Amino acid sequence: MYPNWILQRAYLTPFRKALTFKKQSWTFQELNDESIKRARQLVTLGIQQGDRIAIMGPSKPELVIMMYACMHLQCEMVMLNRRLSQDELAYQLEDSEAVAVLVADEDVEKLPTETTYHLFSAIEKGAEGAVDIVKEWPLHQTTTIMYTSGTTGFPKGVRQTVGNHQASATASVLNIGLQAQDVWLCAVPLFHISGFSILVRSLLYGNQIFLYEQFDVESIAQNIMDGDVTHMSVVAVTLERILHTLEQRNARASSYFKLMLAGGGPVPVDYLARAHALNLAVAQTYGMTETSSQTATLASEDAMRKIGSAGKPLFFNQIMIAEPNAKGEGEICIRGPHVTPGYIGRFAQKNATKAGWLHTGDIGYVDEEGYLFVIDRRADLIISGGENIYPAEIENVLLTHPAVKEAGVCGMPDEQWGQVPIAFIVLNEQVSVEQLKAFCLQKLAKYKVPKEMIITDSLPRNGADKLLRRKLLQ
Ligand code: S0N
Ligand code: AMP
Ligand code: MG
Ligand code: MG
Repeated sequence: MYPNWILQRAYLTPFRKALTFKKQSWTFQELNDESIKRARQLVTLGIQQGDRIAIMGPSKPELVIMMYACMHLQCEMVMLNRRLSQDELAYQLEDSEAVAVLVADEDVEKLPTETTYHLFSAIEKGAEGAVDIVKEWPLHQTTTIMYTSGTTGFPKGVRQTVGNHQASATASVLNIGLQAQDVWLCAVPLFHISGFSILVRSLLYGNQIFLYEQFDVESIAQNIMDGDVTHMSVVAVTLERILHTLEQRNARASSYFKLMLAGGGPVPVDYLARAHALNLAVAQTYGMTETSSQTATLASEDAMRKIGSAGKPLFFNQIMIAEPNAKGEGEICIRGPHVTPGYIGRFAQKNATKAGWLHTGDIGYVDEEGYLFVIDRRADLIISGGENIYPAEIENVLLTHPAVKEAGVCGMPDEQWGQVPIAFIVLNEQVSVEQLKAFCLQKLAKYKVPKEMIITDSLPRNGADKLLRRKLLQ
């Protein structure tokens, strides 16, 4: 058994600042008190200890308090991505069998129309019931469930346990280090592990979070220049926005700023060199939803010497390259206490690991000094601005349109987002590209709607009739 992180942190350092949003701050004691109050209000609505609930809202203190309330109740939180379409959300609500949906007032329109839900504002005004806040949590308890898609196009709900999150946060601090006054800027979504792991680290380490609702690059760059914050998590697109802003202002990062964790996809080597010139330490990391954030991270002192590498595995973790070719390149496999025990819903019976190893589908190699290089991604995965897109998800939607006979989707390089999806379509009957885009927009998150749709006579296939996505753009 391990301590309830929120209670334990409030007990250890009650008066330390825990969270700052705009001009307002909360101490750990205040977050604990408010989240216990919210837990009592949730109980009045019929939510019980251990229930699986879904939660959606913008990155604001209300959301943090709602999540901590659910954690006090040992609920399993299905983290809904605010960018998804109603159809995609409906799938996750149905698959997860969440017994309640908690939604911020501003997000209610995003929910599928038939959903029953509790508005944050209503919960906050509700009566308080009696609840026994549990002081200890078992390692195997599921804290969060995050959906990631896959080869089939059917997203899988990944379980992230108390043990996974603790192992991840502990391994991270053993690598990065910590001082009491460290402040982690959070401008990545809390519904992704990139953001949620910042909350977990804050509770375990007792350090403050500067929370942003939007990626406000001017204000964030100012924080970095002024030394208001010491750490930050970024994806390639947001790193580039910061670099650009600092360059435009002819400014450098404050010497108080310690480290930017850059992950969620490959980071162009040229960004790392530009960061170096701006006194901005960037650690490239390889992590994923199934591993509750980082598996390997490149120490900033190696940033230039090992440019392009995702570093070495963190202390508790191991990496193995399965079936390497002559150059040592093969599938990246991961083992460690941060690896998910498995999935929920329709994939509950699927094993996450084989003989203890998570087979990622990503391709890479480990060099002679033990540094990981990720060279290719799993299952034709497209990453647009840090959001994952699987071609099959889009192809499946296109194929439901009566005019579409065949569809193939792949990623195309993009200035703004790194990559964007592009579709190649064989038609049964006449239809305009605009109509097809509008059709996709009804069913898919906007960032998944192909930026271009090319009508063609046939798609590249192999002898077994399998679509060769990598040949689409050739
Ligand atoms: C890049 C972000 C910030 C863009 O959002 P922004 O600028 O706020 O856009 P909006 O104002 O909301 O919308 C404007 C228009 O842009 C479109 N749009 C928005 N996002 C995208 C996108 N990603 N791709 C394409 N288009 C996008 C909108 O649709 C809108 O369009 P119009 O104007 O036509 O209506 C935002 O996308 C963002 O926050 N991205 C990052 C997400 C993220 O965190 N991903 C990581 C997921 N992976 C993991 O969590 C595992 C790895 C990990 O844990 C990790 C990752 C990074 C760092 C550390 C770690 C770690 O290990 O700890
Ligand atoms: P997610 O499922 O959203 O957690 O995305 C994880 C995936 O992002 C990994 O399986 C990789 O395909 C990709 N990824 C994460 N970090 C890196 C990196 N440093 N370099 C290349 N690809 C990465
Ligand atoms: Mg915005
Ligand atoms: Mg759909």
